[in-house]
Amino acid sequence: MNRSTLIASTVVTAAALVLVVPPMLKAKEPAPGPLVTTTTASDVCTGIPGCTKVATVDVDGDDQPDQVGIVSNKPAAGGTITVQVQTATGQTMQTTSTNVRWFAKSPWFGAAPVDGEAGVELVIGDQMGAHFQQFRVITYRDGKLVTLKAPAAGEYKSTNTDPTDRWGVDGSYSFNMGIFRKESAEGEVTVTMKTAFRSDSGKGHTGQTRVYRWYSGEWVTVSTKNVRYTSDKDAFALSGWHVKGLRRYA
Ligand SMILES: [Ca+2]
Repeated sequence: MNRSTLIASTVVTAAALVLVVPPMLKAKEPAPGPLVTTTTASDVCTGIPGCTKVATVDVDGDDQPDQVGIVSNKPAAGGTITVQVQTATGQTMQTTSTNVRWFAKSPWFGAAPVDGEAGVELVIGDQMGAHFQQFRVITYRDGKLVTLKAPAAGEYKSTNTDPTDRWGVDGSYSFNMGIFRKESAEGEVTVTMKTAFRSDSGKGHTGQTRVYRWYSGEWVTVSTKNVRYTSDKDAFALSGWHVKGLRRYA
């Protein structure tokens, strides 16, 4: 027997052994339940077709990292985007956005503190136009995932059947809209929504700056003022998300 034949023969024998062993194991009594649970790694997407794990962040505010997964179904054509969360303590939750119009590669935008409660918010693509983008901000309340309504609810309507609670940003020649968040050393959270419409003359932009404060579980208006921007640069600078931990645009 030359060397290569010997190796081949060894491989065949090993393979034969592997083939023989499983039926013998199967014939045994099944392992007790608890053993199976402790040896199987638990993942937010386990058993969910099309699910992608997108983040490990503290969603429920207990300072322990939770897993976040996303499943989308025809998101560009009025379909759905489902967000799954599995907490560090093993609780699973989900919420589904319906009638979405989202053309970006992924519906996942990011996770960051937005309101003034413990835990991060999950920011998900919802409606996308040529440049106007609307997001659904998901937050944890009392064991459930719910929508954190934009403080400017109702101001920016779109064709969506339920557009009023979405968070909108825009960056274009004629219209710019942005979201700013600040948190003071004392933990006071404010969100400022800025808009700028190009003047009919083409020169300069006018818009509003609205400041909201997170107070007792909701956004309360602090101030509203009309603003004029003389330069395009200043108007363009306000567009998009200006929230720590998030990109400016999808
Ligand atoms: Ca947690």
